[in-house]
Amino acid sequence: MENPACILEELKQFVVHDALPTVYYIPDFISEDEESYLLQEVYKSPKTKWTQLSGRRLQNWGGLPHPKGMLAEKIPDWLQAYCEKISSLGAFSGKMANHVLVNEYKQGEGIMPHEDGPLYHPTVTTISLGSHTLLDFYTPISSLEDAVPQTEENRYLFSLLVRPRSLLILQDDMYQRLLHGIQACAQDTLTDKVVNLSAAGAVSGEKLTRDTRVSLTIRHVPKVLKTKLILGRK
Ligand SMILES: O=C(O)CCC(=O)C(=O)O
Repeated sequence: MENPACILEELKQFVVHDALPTVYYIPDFISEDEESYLLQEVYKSPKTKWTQLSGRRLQNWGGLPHPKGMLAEKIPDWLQAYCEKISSLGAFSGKMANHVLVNEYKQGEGIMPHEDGPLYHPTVTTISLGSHTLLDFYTPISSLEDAVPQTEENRYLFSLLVRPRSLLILQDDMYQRLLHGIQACAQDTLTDKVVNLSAAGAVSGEKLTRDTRVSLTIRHVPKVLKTKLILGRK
């Protein structure tokens, strides 16, 4: 079935207006039962599916994105259901999500500021499981000479609080212009720089202790290689 070519009207209530265009933060997108089921499936995956990186480990599903095209692999049913659910919201301009990264962050782990880049349709959608985190946003390093040193601190703009079971959708400037990252720390003190405090049911000054967080980053890779099945002769 065709997915809608733009984000559903019902989702507009979830836009975070104090960020750049466009952030949708949808609390309780999945139930506690779905969260437990997804975590169970993540941890049931073969050990060989995990890649250990410095500061987190991940599972890649759907194939490896490549400038020449991704050699597509079947996404397991437990993830495919969420690819379909999110695509049916119109998150990928009518296309079907075909790539999922599962990231696991133990308490105190994070991810360096980065861009997701041009191999993906410029929308990233993330379901959080197990723990909250703060996703921090930065301006990129400018090539222009500047009197102000371009430290990470100076380039920091604002953060989003993502609670377990929420869905986050980033598009437009939030995807194309800013870098995002997660500080490697065990506890977050919320400030007014967290631009979705009320939508996430939090207040400035609150301290939140992190636990292990698993995120499902669901995207669409437009360039896919068509593979021919080579069948052996009888
Ligand atoms: O865990 C997250 O929410 C962010 C993941 C991320 O930025 C990535 O995998 O590129």
